[in-house]
Amino acid sequence: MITKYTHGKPINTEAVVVPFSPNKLASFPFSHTLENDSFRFSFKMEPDDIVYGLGEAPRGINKRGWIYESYCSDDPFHTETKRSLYAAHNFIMLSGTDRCFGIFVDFPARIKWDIGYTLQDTTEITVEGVDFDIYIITGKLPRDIVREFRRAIGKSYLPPKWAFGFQQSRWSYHNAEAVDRVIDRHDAAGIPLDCVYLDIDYMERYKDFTVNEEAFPDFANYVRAKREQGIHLIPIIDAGVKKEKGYSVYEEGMEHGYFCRRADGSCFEGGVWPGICAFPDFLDPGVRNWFGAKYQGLIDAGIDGFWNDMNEPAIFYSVEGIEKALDKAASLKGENLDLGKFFNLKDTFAGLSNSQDDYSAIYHTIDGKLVNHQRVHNIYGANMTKAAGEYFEKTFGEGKLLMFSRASYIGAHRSSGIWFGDNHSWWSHILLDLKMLPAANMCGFLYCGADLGGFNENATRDLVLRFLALGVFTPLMRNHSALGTRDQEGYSFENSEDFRDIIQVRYRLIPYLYDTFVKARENDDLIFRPLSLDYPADPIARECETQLMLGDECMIAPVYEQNVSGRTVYLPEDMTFVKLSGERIESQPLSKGLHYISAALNEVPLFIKKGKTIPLCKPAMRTEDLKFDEVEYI
Ligand code: MIG
Repeated sequence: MITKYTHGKPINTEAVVVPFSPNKLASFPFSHTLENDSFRFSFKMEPDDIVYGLGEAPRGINKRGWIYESYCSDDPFHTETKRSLYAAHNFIMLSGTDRCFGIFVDFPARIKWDIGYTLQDTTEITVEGVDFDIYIITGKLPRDIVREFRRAIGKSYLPPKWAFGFQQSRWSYHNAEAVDRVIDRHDAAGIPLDCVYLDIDYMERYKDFTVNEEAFPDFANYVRAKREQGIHLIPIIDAGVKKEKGYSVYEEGMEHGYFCRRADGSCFEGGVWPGICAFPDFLDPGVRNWFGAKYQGLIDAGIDGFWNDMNEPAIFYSVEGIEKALDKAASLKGENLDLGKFFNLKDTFAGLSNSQDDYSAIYHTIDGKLVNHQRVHNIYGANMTKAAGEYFEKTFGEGKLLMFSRASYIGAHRSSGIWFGDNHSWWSHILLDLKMLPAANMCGFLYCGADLGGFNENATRDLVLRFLALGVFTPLMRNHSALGTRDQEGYSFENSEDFRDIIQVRYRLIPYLYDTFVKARENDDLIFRPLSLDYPADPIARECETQLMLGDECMIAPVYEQNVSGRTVYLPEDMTFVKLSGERIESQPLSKGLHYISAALNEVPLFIKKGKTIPLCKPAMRTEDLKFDEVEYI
């Protein structure tokens, strides 16, 4: 059952699609305090209560023992001491021995989730505003609660089938030759591939919806030639629009007043890749229509997939901010910089990016009134993606274009997927990816995944292979890496056949994974579940943070450490342990309990429940060549 509580005049985030009649705070079931500018509520937790949720967020499957903040942040260091990542997924769910409930705080500004950080047995949620809707979802089992919540927020985005193929990315494949090399080398190594990514350098001086003609001469023809090879090119679109005379997107936006403003009504300007940019006011439906239709130019050139970036929004600096910092630097010229002055100067420059001052200086127009950005920060990126998603759906229908975003809010799950942003080539980030999967599913985001191999810093061969062996199961299976890092395409390392073996397993599983995805979408269900959802009475399963249930048939348990040939796995019931590698299948029945299982770098471990069976097709070099009707069953 879902009960809605409303206070003040909430901004419509469009997260919930089913109407609920609002109740007053007087009947709110948690102890709470309403202040002038915030609302706080709390509940006690029993020692073995689990708190799930928050979608894309740091730390564990069980969120207890930390404080999180819903505040979309462009932060490339996903360490366990962070409170926020790029998304605001304001759903949590408590699961105890004799009670469970979910909470969705529908509110687009900052929220603090103190889940046993200040007091170990207390969750305290602080909503930084007084205009909000809060939904309390009750049910018998956590999975029922998720399903009920998901029904309320509407069906998840459906990507095209080819988006389940393997995708190779890097910042950047700078020109057509570089892209060709990626395809040719995958083909030569027998590594299946469906998509190659175009990062910011495909554009003409980082201007959205343009193509650098020197790097990609006759782009439409080139895209067509790649499609003939079975490859989809996926260009990036950034939130900031370059300020430049004669650039049509900027000029049209200025002419119609489509950009975010300063308090005085002038256009807010901030620096991103192209230098000074204006930021479309995506909260305005008219602006969304305009910006969404802009993707058509690239679609006309044959493009059928996009990723939206920098939409938290990421702002390197504002004109005001940089001026202040430069003035400060000038004023200190020739001075003896003691400790205080030096660090203050350093912090002034370091603090230029994504600064609270800048966010506070931005205004949106909602129903004709100026609204400060801080009040709606968490739905900016979601609305950028909605602009594209709504346009695609209306123009091409469901399941036709690939679309995923970096920043998101619940509601955007209906028009796009997400990726988990700039992770690192760290072993710990294999598990971070795993832990975010069920949480993202709870919030409606089914098409998701992390940068496999890790984005920042140099990856090693074994890390990329182990990362990919988890990525085999994530709907978005993309290897991506940052500018200046070591090459991490499979063929860049010795013995590329190991990469072929792993990625072929993905292709063999696509009929199963696609089917599982579609079922989860139809039933408002989870693809990935913590073990505790399926075995709530099993104390070991309840605490498991390194394995997941997949669909109704499987369990996954990736190897996540270096220099080990396997790992300990907990089987909550008898299962068949399957090792998949290329076309090879090895299987072994194992009984309930703890086991040490081994998996070589070219093997994908998978566990199949008793009495269940999954289909495997023959591998192919492209998704379009897979024969979904010629499968064997294991
Ligand atoms: O600040 O476009 O998360 O995937 O490669 C970096 C360059 C901007 C951040 C994205 C990343 C992408 C990169 N972008």
